Amino acid sequence: MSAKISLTRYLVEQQRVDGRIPSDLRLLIEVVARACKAISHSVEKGALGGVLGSADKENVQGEVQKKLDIIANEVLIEANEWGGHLAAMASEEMDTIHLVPNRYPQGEYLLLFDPLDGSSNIDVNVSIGTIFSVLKKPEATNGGVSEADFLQSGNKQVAAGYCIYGPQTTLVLTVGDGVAMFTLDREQGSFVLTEEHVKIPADTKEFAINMSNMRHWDAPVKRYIDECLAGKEGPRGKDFNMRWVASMVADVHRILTRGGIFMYPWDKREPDKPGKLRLMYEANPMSWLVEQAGGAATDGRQRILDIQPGKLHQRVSVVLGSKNEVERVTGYHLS
Ligand code: P6P
Repeated sequence: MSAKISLTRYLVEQQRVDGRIPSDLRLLIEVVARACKAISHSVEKGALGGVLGSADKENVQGEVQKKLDIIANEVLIEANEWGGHLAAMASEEMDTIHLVPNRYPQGEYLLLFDPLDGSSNIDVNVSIGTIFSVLKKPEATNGGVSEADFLQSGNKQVAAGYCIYGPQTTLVLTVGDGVAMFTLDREQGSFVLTEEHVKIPADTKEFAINMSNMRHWDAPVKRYIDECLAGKEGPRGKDFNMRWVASMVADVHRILTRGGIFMYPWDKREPDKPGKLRLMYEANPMSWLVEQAGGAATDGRQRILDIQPGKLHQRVSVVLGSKNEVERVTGYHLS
């Protein structure tokens, strides 16, 4: 029985053997993992912890916040403020960036997160998760860190991942050397490596999209889904299955585990918005993970990681997963 490899050992080896990650980044990832463990503990208490239901407040997105949204946000802020590896944080749940208080040492990294993605599923006991992305603070931040320092393309990420709170609590991470998965061993209280060098099959028979929005989609998306629905008698020559968890972390985890395509496209309900999902702390980290696992991620036309952000809470259309399927959708948009 080979020795269990902990997240700590995996990160030390990434630091020592490959020189890929400096110690400050290793420490930052470990702090985020510990925060996710604390969030998992709150999530699994559910009604017993009095953490379900709405907080009767709205976030910057105009969405009603759940109690657990706020708890998860506070856990991540408190865990990461004092360590000395961060300069500032940004969250789906906060209007603007959160600077590390002057009483703590300032670090070289910027942390962005969706503290609890899939909030509509919290009260019905369906998988939810924390998504995070790490950028380097630009060198010349004279006068301190500002929101503009966060506006870097997804290509600039130095670490990205998510923690899914489902039947297992699993941390999925990339630092640019493929994708690794760590399952929380609750008896030991540590994340243990359970998958490494994750690979997404280039083809699939499974698509994930919210079908109730069909009448609002653009023609290329409608064409792609119609062809999937036509099954083996149609132009694709094979039958497709559909999944939609309405938690991006759960749909992406399934795709990393067995392939598939996930789409949240532009639709005409909000013509001035490119899509529903947020670029900086949902699409970018998920896109890097998917590409690191051999998949593809576009906004329908261009790589998501190439998009130069203009605003912190900018939205984007998302088409990601099995490479050949994403390329087909992109081809329909560009034809
Ligand atoms: P809909 C969750 O609120 C989320 O941001 C993603 O996790 C998920 O993929 C999507 O929205 C679900 O949206 O419109 O199907 O509820």
